Amino acid sequence: MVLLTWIIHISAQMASALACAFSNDWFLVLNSFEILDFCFKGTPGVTGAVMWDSGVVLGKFLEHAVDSGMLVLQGKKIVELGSGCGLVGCIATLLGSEVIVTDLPDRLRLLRKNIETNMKHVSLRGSVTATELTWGEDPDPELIDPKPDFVIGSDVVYSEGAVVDLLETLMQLSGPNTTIFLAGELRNDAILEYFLEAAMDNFTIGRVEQTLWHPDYCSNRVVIYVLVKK
Ligand SMILES: C[S@@+](CC[C@H](N)C(=O)[O-])C[C@H]1O[C@@H](n2cnc3c(N)ncnc32)[C@H](O)[C@@H]1O
Ligand SMILES: *[C@@H]1O[C@H](CO)[C@@H](O)[C@H](O)[C@H]1NC(C)=O
Ligand SMILES: CC(=O)N[C@H]1CO[C@H](CO)[C@@H](O)[C@@H]1O
Repeated sequence: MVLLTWIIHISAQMASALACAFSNDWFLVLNSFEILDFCFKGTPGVTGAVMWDSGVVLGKFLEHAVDSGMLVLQGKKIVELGSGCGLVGCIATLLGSEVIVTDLPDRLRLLRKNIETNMKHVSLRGSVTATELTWGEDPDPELIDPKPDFVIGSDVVYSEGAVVDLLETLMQLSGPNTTIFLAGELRNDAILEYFLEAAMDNFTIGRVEQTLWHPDYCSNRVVIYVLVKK
């Protein structure tokens, strides 16, 4: 498997470093996320003692990547898949991206409420809206026109039945300049393997090394993959 190489390619491609110190804003979000009680599995903020879930790891990875100049998210179009409570999309918004968070139709009401509740407290650099997207179904035109710079998702590879649909959606959303970041929890290796094997037909896949993650938000139970359409 072509691991480790893509992130280097990406950092070179987006070399114009943009250092943003968003830690304070992020703390505000952490504290004001009313919904966090049932999104987090552990107690946030107790480094080392906590099994960070993949959404927190992915969000803090994005923040760290921006802070260290590895990634530029300012003004970039981002589509988040299976957003759930919307935490990762909100972090990307704080990092200056134009974000569209998506989920199944019946999840949108809560998702919109979360965004509204949490984002009204902070001064936004970017923007965030919520749109329904069921994997395998035709995406709303606003999602693919223009193609997003980034597609992100945390904990979206957990059922074998959804893998084919998820991959079809990733194909539909990806253009030649789209980078996909997926964070997953290693709770079922068989499904993850199944996904990676199927994805390899159409995507170049890399694994983002833990040395590139936010140093305080690492977990051996989480992996971050980066995919680019072949
Ligand atoms: C395990 S949750 C992860 C939520 C969030 N990303 C996080 O990390 O907390 C999986 C999410 O994928 C969404 N999902 C599951 N199947 C889907 C499908 N076929 N199409 C769109 N979203 C789906 C669920 O509604 C849920 O929000
Ligand atoms: C992808 O990026 C290249 C180089 O910046 C650009 O010329 C091309 O138009 C972009 N393609 C799309 C589909 O955005
Ligand atoms: C969804 C999609 O476009 N899948 C393609 C992945 O790659 C295989 C092999 O090249 C194609 O046959 C599929 O159509």
